Amino acid sequence: MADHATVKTALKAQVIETPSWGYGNSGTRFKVFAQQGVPRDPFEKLDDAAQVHAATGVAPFVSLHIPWDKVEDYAALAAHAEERGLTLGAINSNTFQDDDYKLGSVAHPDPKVRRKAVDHLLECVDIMDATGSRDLKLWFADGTNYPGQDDIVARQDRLFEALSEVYARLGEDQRMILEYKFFEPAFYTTDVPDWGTSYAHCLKLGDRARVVVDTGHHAPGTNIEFIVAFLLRERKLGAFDFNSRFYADDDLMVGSADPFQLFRILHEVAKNGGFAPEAQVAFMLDQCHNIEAKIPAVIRSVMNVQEATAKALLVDTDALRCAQQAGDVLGANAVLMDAYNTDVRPLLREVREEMGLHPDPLAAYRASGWQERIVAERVGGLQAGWGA
Ligand code: LRH
Ligand code: MN
Ligand code: MN
Repeated sequence: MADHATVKTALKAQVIETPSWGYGNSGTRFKVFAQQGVPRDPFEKLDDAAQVHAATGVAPFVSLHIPWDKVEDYAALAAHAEERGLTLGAINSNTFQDDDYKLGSVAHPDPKVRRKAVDHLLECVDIMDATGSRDLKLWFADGTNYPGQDDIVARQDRLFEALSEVYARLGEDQRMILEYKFFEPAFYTTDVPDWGTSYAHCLKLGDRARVVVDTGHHAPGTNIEFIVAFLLRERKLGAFDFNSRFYADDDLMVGSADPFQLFRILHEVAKNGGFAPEAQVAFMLDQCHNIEAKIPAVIRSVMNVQEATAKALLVDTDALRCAQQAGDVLGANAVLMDAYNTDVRPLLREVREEMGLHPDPLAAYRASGWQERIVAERVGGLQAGWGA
């Protein structure tokens, strides 16, 4: 069993990035149920993210989505974050909510539309310069709905040309991280449908291009931890977009649908050095809270990641290796299950107390009075960006 002091040190050093859009109103294409007190602008989203960090101590980074978080002065937004003990994280581009992008953005057959999309990505790098963000996070809705609609290979060529232009614009300390998703909104082909496609483009682009694994973006039954292990081995895992799913890209709270899967993923991360700062893996949430209270939902998600991390760190790796080398199938499996079945909540309560925090982050948030304050003060909150 890994010793508790080492596990505690690692848990205290954990860094989780929360998404600005997780704080705004969101819904499905059927209905957005507006909640009282949600942020009215990106500055207020950061105010809410600061509450999550205050309650958990491990969520100092916040991802932005452009243009959902468009402001006049990005340096002022970064200063607002810093005053609250936060740092601006990944800049997420958005080339999927404009009429021009009906047939795609960077892979669109019309060069004028491709130019517009690439210019948006370049603008995102300008924003990174102003905010000090390290990562440009790219997800493309590009694809086709019908066989024959467009040339699959030509679309890959256009995609790569766009990525190359943006990669060349990155600063020395900036990275491009490329997210894949097997379907939706395109239903026949998607131009970056899987980790292999993302990996192949990143490999050609260079060291500062890496893959993003969004846990909701795979076909049912996909072994995500295998992908994670493979990418870590190749030093090509850039980030996670954590969320849970039962059916498609549900964007539910991470660890809610399948906590065992989250444990298996984080076991591969722990085993393969992915928590070390030099591995440069960003642990982001990408979720929407349609019916549950937003700030408590983000806090719960952070706690779920912490619990799965604690279990992953508790795996007795020596015993596991011995059992594996001896061909002891049941023994090896038992080592993993022992860690998974450990109740790590007392350990995490201790970790929080040692960090000067309330042992129960949700109780700390309830006691802070923040929810009552925002409900009273904020009228007319923002939609996260998703359909009304
Ligand atoms: C696409 C996605 C991608 C977007 C986010 C809002 O499904 O996962 O990361 O930027 O949702
Ligand atoms: Mn995502
Ligand atoms: Mn998604």
